[in-house]
Amino acid sequence: MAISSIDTLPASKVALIFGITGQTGSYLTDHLLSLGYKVHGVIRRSSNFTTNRLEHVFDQIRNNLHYGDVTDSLFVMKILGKIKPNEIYNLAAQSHVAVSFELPSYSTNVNCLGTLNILEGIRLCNLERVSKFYQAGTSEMFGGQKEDFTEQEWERIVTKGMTEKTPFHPKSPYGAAKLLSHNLVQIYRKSYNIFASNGICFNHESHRRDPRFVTRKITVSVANIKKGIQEQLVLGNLNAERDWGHAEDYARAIHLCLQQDNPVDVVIATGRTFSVRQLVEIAFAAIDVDIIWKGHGEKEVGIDKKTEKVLVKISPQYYRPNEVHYLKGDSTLAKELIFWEPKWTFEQMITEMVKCDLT
Ligand code: NDP
Ligand code: GDR
Repeated sequence: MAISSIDTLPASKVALIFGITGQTGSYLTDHLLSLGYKVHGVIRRSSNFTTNRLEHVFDQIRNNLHYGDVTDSLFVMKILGKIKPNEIYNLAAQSHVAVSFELPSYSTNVNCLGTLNILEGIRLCNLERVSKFYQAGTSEMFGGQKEDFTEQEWERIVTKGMTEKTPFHPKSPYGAAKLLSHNLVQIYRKSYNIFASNGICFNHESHRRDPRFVTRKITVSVANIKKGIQEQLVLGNLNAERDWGHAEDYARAIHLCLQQDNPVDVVIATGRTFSVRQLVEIAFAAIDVDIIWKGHGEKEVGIDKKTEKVLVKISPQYYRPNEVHYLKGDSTLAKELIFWEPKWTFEQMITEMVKCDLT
């Protein structure tokens, strides 16, 4: 399968991003603008500005931002019919896994029916030959609990990582809704010949990440502790393990998914896994603090080796009703098919995030 040449893109190529104000939406916007795309985006009406992640490119996109909501099927039809985009990216989601346990109905509505609205919109507006569609799938669909997999499957997961063929066992309303979206993309592709691709993205982060996700919560707290404006960092499960990459790399992969001759379902991951505990250690190392751990479970604390101050504590408030313990991705297919490889390492990314949060 050949990749079409990005260098020769016609200047008039038009993209529409649902979720443009989010972390990944903003990096995708940067990337598409740098390639000469005309970028449209859907923003939600809110009592506050939500476009701060887009400030640096605002002049280039201000006339192409449209108020709307992915759950509003009339709006979705209207915007697709009006813009007739060459590429549609659905990054819109209630993207917080823990919140999806508190708001299961809302999260399912946005994360699943939103996708359906776009797929139906492509069909009803007769855009099958005009638009390519990308769905933001997630490693949360895999689940990552050993007991769900055969011994052989688990052995493969911990040595090489999860692939496009690994069975899905979602553990949250978020993961379940995303899995239904994943299935809908495959169904619409087969049934209506729509060019629809699923990216199965593992965690991706950056200094633009919302601080309610664990990486940024940690880097903001470490920076605040260094500045003397915060005493301690309070976390939930330190043992959870994730394959964390940089959102800038993932935006590049997302774009590549739509530059193929045929639609793809593809894992985007770094292939390296770290625990939340290791993440804390790397973030504190960026301010020259050595963390040592004492105690177990809810009583465990992280102590500054030099000053013996307790800097990290546990609160069950951050535990989830059902946890995804271990995620590691194998993006061999992405390498072969879309020629994608990450540029950032985990350690570089966390160090950079702490540096940004210090300024
Ligand atoms: P964010 O939470 O940062 O961004 C989510 C975006 O969706 C925001 O622009 C938000 O708008 C928008 N949105 C939420 N609800 C609606 C709605 N009803 N209608 C229209 N827009 C809506 O997520 P990320 O940028 O990190 O992730 C992008 C996508 O990728 C999400 O779908 C996420 O589930 C998925 N994903 C993310 C991964 C990651 O590690 N970051 C990994 C795998 C998948 P507003 O600003 O108004 O809230
Ligand atoms: P995740 O990201 O659930 O993997 O979903 P998050 O950063 O929220 O959690 C990662 C792991 O850290 C543990 N954890 C904590 N998490 C948060 N948020 N706050 C804490 O204080 C804390 N302490 C420990 C969690 O239990 C979890 O195991 C992200 C989102 O971007 C999804 O949209 C995306 O689909 C997946 O990544 C891949």
